[in-house]
Amino acid sequence: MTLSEMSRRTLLKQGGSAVAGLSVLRVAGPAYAFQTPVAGEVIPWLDQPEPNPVPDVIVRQLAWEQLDSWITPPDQFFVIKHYNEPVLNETDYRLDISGLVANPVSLTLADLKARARQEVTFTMECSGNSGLPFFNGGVGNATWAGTPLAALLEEAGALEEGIEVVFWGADAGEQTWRDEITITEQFARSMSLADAMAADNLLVYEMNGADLPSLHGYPLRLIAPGWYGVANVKWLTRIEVIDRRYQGHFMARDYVTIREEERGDETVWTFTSVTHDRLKSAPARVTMADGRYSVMGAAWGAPIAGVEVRIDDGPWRAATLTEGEGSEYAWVFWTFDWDAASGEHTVTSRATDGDGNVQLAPDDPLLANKATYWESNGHITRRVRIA
Ligand SMILES: Nc1nc2c(c(=O)[nH]1)N[C@H]1C(S)=C(S)[C@@H](COP(=O)(O)O)O[C@H]1N2
Ligand SMILES: [Mo]
Repeated sequence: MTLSEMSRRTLLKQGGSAVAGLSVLRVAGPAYAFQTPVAGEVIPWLDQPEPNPVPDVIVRQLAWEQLDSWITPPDQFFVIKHYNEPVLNETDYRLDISGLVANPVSLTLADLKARARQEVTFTMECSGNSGLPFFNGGVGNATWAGTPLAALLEEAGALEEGIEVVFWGADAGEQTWRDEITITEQFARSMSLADAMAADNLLVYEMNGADLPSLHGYPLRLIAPGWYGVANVKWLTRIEVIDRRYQGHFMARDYVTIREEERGDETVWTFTSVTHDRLKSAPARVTMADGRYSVMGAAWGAPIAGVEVRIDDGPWRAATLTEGEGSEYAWVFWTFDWDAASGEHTVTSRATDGDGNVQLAPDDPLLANKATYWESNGHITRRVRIA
């Protein structure tokens, strides 16, 4: 399904909802047909992220108050880059599938593009998002196109002892281990062979209908829908099947969640590598038009069944889902009419998924027991002053 076909289908599906009229009238072109127009004046949040001390790593963030498109245009899509930005060209580019496989291959970009094409609209979030005072815009939604990974792995034929698939990026940087060894380590992430074989995993060469931009991994990246950003390896040059678990920097050192858990009357510390997305939502902005206030926001990380909003310490009240409802991997937009009194207020949202799970408060023991900032999916509270 192309992006424009998808837009049409979504618009048809939303025909009965209140927002459909707005969406249809604002359709600008096929590429960005989803438009949630910012009606009225945006009232900026009082709590703005702190200045970003790591601009080479957190290269770009979503500006929540400017969020007006369900599909995030690449120039607004957050960028995380831990090492250098490799400059790869189509002529020299090869993807090697090697290791414990019966038929190793080396594929050109043309080889990959000649294979079956599949698209997925997937909201990707960095698992560090909301965990640091200068990082709250590490999420974006795009339609990714590429070729299914499973068929390629099947053709390569993993040998019986192969249990793990390592995805190597072309970028590398210095890492020091135990203050003893300093090496230049390539970016790499792995998954079990079973996880890698999931039907939705794609080797992606297009983002929103155009070549993958350089910062998003040109010419090829893994897109693993439902997984946190770190699993979606950019500048992908090698896929390797191995017979043990992989423990590189981004599996075993960084992107590791450390928790203090209870086992009966004993306390244990657990260490787990960041993997699947978690249920989350956030208020994007407050607007005022004709003296009426409204809050708009997004929810993602699981198929979304509903979103509620709480003003100050008031009751939770239902928001209206406006775009993206029913999508498996993409965020849902929501709005909430707010009869706001003048003064300073807090706005909090919480999402419920299709299985009835509710996004937790940040002080819930299941989140408060984390010693690390990864996977911070608690309620997000923003502050705003109403005139
Ligand atoms: N090769 C490579 N792939 C990578 C990274 C990286 O630094 N190098 N960063 C990862 C992380 S932590 C995230 S959150 C996503 C961000 O993808 P984006 O920059 O396209 O938004 O890419 C992932 N893939
Ligand atoms: Mo990330």
